[in-house]
Amino acid sequence: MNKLIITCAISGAEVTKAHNPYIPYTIQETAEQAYQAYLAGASIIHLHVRNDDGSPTQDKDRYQEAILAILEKCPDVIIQPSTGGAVGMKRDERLQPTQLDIEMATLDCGTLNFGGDDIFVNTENDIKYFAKVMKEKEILPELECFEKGHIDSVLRLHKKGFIHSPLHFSFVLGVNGGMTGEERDFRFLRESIPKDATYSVAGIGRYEFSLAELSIADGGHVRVGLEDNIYLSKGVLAKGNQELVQKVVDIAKKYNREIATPDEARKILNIKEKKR
Ligand code: KMH
Ligand code: ZN
Repeated sequence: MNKLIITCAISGAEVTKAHNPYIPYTIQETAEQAYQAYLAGASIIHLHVRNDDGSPTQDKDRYQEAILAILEKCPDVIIQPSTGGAVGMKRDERLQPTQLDIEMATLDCGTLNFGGDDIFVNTENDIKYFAKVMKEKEILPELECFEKGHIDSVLRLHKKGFIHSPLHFSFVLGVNGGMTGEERDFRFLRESIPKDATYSVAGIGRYEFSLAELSIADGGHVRVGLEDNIYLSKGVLAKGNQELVQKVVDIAKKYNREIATPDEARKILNIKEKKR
């Protein structure tokens, strides 16, 4: 079977140190969490940045600082900044990291309730706008789909030329307001994407490892990290992102899936080489 790409979502925008003290806020903490995840087997770092007080920001300069600090520790890792940011942020605010020299970025493929009164807004025009910027800058979009309708939107917009190939999907399942992360949900989404597309699965909360295992067995890829789940097992807080990555590496061994290095991940995902 093909090698397994592990993405680590080290911080997110919503989880705080009150939830898990290992959530990184400062640049040093961010770089260290990325490095530990990389050493454990992550080839992609899904990156949100925070101000030192923990508040989320999409500020380009803060991203640049974090990216340089991460690359100093692990020069070959793939960095995938978020363009989702935090609920309520505006289009151009969210898109700031795409002004940097990056290989990948998230592209959120539909609107959904996000708990309480929150709505994570991604209109069709937002999706087209984000996709256009990423195409111009040769950034591979990680097509985040929180339910089946989002996949249908991607396929329609791809057919009309608004979203460019290669198609790399991320099924983010278990968000309150999105699709659950049961096996039937995974199978439904898996069957809904084109045969030549690649995909990764991110299970939120209790779905993290059950979905990881399904994807590993199926030949798909996996995202884990404190953004998605703060527990190593029921009631046991993870002592950093590396423990979550290590658990995926252990599951992969059962299925004889070797772990992809960043350069192998670039090949699998057809990431355009950039001069650095
Ligand atoms: N923080 C969520 C509102 C992404 O990174 O693109 C959006 C999110 C998705 O985490
Ligand atoms: Zn994110």
